[in-house]
Amino acid sequence: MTDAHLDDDCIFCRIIRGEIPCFKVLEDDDVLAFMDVNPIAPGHVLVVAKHHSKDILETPPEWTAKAFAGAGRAARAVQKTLAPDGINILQANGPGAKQSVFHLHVHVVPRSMDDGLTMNWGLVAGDMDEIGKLAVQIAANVE
Ligand code: DGP
Repeated sequence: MTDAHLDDDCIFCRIIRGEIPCFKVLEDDDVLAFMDVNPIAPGHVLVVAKHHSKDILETPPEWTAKAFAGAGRAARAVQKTLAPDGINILQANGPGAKQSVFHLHVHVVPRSMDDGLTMNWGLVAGDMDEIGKLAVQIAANVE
């Protein structure tokens, strides 16, 4: 991996570089998937391209494609691990869309029929033990 397109001041670029720890689910030359530390559901995974750009408006299409292909792989692993009733793929652009980290990322959110989730969730710290265990289980199901 070249890090020519990473940004020293971006938290997700620093996770990609290994400077900040994460619960990793999958990694290849193009993408990294890891557990969200503010999960809106158990098994909430984030997928980032190894290319810093802030949102889908600024990201070169080939990197958007790589991020969403990674989200597909992560979603299949989540499905195999947790067998949720459904999975939402979400991606926010700009503060009005509640984007809080300005490096393109795709949320993979397992859903259950009665989870009552709405679109404008707040950031609430998750249980790190539970998140870490789920990361190991999901990572084992990545194909
Ligand atoms: P968004 O609001 O769509 O920009 O989503 C950003 C997500 O990133 C949010 O759900 C919380 C998560 N997040 C923020 N900082 C970190 C971090 O340092 N590590 C991890 N794993 N997730 C983070």
